Amino acid sequence: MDRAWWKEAVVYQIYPRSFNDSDGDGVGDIPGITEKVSYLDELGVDVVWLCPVYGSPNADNGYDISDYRSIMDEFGTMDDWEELLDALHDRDMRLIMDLVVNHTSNEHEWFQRSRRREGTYEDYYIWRDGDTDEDGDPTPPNNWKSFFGGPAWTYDEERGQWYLHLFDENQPDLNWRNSDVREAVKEMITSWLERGIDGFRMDALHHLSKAEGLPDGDPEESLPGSDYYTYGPNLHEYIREVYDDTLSNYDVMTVAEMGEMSAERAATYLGEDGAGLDMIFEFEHLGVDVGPNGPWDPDERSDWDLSEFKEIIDRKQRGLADEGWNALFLGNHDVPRIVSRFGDDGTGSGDGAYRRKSAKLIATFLLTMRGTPYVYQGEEIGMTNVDFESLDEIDDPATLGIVEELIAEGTVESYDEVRETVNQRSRDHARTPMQWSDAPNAGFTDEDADPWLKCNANYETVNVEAARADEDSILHHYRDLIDLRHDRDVLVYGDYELLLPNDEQLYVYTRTLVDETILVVLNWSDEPATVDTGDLDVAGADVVISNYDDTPANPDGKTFRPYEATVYRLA
Ligand code: TEU
Repeated sequence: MDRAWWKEAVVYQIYPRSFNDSDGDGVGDIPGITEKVSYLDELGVDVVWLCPVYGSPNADNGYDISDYRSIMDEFGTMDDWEELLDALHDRDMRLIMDLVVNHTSNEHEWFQRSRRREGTYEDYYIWRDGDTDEDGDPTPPNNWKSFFGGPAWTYDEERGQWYLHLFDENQPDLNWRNSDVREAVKEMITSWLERGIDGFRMDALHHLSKAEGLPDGDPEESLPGSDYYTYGPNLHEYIREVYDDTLSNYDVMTVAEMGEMSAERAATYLGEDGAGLDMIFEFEHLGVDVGPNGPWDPDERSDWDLSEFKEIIDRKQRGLADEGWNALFLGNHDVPRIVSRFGDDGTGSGDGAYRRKSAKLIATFLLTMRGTPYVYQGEEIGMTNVDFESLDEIDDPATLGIVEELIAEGTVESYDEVRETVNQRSRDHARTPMQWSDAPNAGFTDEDADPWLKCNANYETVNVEAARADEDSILHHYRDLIDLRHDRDVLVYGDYELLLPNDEQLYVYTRTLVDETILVVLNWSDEPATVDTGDLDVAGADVVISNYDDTPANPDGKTFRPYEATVYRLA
């Protein structure tokens, strides 16, 4: 087994806008994070992944960067950032930054110069002349659609051409074919590495390379053209170049967001013999509750199936067992809250009776699999989705763009018809302010301030202060599980083996390292379930941690209660 600090780490993801506001303007900031470093230390996490804090006009909350080398005014100054880095390092925690280089903001100087065709900047972005339709009206160069709804092209009057944007129109895609772009990006990466950071989470990396000629996609697909900008022809080469010229010179970790990634393909991107990446966020397992027409089909609210979920996770665990390493996550800032989606919080299938138990079960799963676990802010207290009553309460450009498109094309007439879908899918669920206490505004900002996104009404009971005071809280369970993982190599490096693959309620697996075996039994349902451990010798099993009292010492033949989650050490 090849040891690495990032394999042994637990990562905590911070969405700075929503984490903690130190100056009462309703927007989270960097000094606010520094105030909470002792909280992170107490939780026991090793690495903080900070979502973008760079200069940005905030069309997509910092994922539209106008200056890679400065800090967003609302978030503080470079000195504040240095202070945060030092505070984390002082407590032996590390900091990884978000790297967003598929696109910039349209307010970035590069784009401003490019639209004016200034010297070397002329080809920094993907500019094309358009077509005209039968009526002679201008149409975009091809039929690609933006992830956020509408065409992936916007006409720029100043330049007299169209530019490509896979995301919002304020996020023009960089032209990675241009070596000047690659050099500029590499210089920027090195400047942050020189500041002493410990790595990067790399945004939308699988979209950097676009196919030659930008051909039209199949118009029948929900995202025509995606085959031409996902794992494009030069992607591997570009990532390898960035790794060789920058990252390989530092002791840092990387985790790349790359959807639609199979384990076979992952192996070619991971490790020094691949493209140099350490881990990949891919999303197949988050597709289990998505129907054939995609997540925004208002006619469908899909349940999910545990055996399908297990099959996907198992494939990833086995696929990366020898080469590569998994990134373990169920939530982030782009997806609904995990207890609402995979547990029982009263907004999904259940009535909420098992919010606490199911959140602890999910934590047990995330922290006992093989790979590096990522905890998204608020998961550790069981934060849930909210009810967005009208579009006015939504900030997310993806939700707004898609709902507007559904209304424009006549799929729905009003927000009310799509409200249930929004309440299941919107990215804003993950972005409501962190719930620190039962004070007004959840202790996120001053009592008389106006938070940038509404707080979840349940903050009076679901909050850090209450969780800290309660020994039986989800927070304490996270802490205990993180400690356990730190104490036992078997939970980091041990082999993973799935039992009962077809069981619809139970998720049972072992982790084995040399002569130590850990057995994890999860009843991932709100009904009792009886365990059959087959040939496994569980006679002398010891309970290491459980979310119920008096859990059976020997699980074989025992009935597990709803959402019962127990970790055993086998003799
Ligand atoms: O998300 C990227 C994203 O949504 C896509 O990569 C998608 O997952 C994929 O194309 C499906 O194959 C990142 C950020 O996490 C998000 O917050 C930003 O809005 C987005 O990039 C644009 O920077």
